[in-house]
Amino acid sequence: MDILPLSNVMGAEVLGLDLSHDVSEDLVADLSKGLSKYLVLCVRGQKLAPETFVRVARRFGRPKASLLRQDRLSETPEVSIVSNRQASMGGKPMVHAKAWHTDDSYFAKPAMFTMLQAITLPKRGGNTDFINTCAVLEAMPSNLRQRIEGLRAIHTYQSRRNLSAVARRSDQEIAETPAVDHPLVRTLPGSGRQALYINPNRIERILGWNEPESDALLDELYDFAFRSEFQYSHEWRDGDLVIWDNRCTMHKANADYDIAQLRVMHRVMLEGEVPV
Ligand SMILES: O=C(O)CCC(=O)C(=O)O
Ligand SMILES: [Fe+2]
Repeated sequence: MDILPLSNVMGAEVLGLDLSHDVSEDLVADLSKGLSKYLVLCVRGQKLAPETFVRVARRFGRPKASLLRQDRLSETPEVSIVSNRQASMGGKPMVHAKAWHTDDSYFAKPAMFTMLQAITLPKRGGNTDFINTCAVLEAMPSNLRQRIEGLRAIHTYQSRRNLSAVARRSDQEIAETPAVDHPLVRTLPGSGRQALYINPNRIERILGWNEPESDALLDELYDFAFRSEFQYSHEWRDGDLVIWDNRCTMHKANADYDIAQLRVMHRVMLEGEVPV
């Protein structure tokens, strides 16, 4: 197995591996180490059936079903469909998740890793773009860094500041997603690395701040975080299985392709911890 960097910012590709066969402890340890170094790992040449995908995911953590029942596979509910004909959005052609976000931040314990496997790709375009939020924090001007020290943000499913269309939730799904708050800077257990933890799609307000002041600070933070120097854009190939550390990255689907072409992925998220 080889792990080769895909950019200077983050991301690496893993070659010479077949995850459908038994994955040894050593291999899982090497991949975990690679993920912690590169934040985004692309294992090339996989085509995992949903049950195999869940079995592989279990080697890295505990798979959790995503909130929206409509998008889950019925036989393997830990696997959700991510499609440009998304069931929870009414099934009409549209690019889903095209604004910067981190997955699952409307939960008290957001997913640690997300695993996304290409099923059907458009002929060209439709990359997934990533931001390294450890690098964002490191490069942040000290004055901005000091102003966010100790602050927490309120995350809601249906935020006032939402940047993209949001799925309609069932009553049960609404009950499962009360507003939560998370620190703006989080420290990863184990490595002790710090990352900016923001979700422009879900953050409603800085906890304890009024809307105009909160909006001004959030706009400033987003402007800084969205700079291209913190980004890696993943160009999908058939057989790609991409794993990212959802605690210290953001991502979005790139809407630059012909929406008449189908784009379908399978997704598994792994349970995470309360951000600290
Ligand atoms: O479709 C993509 O490129 C990204 C989808 C996404 O945001 C996700 O699976 O969490
Ligand atoms: Fe996402």
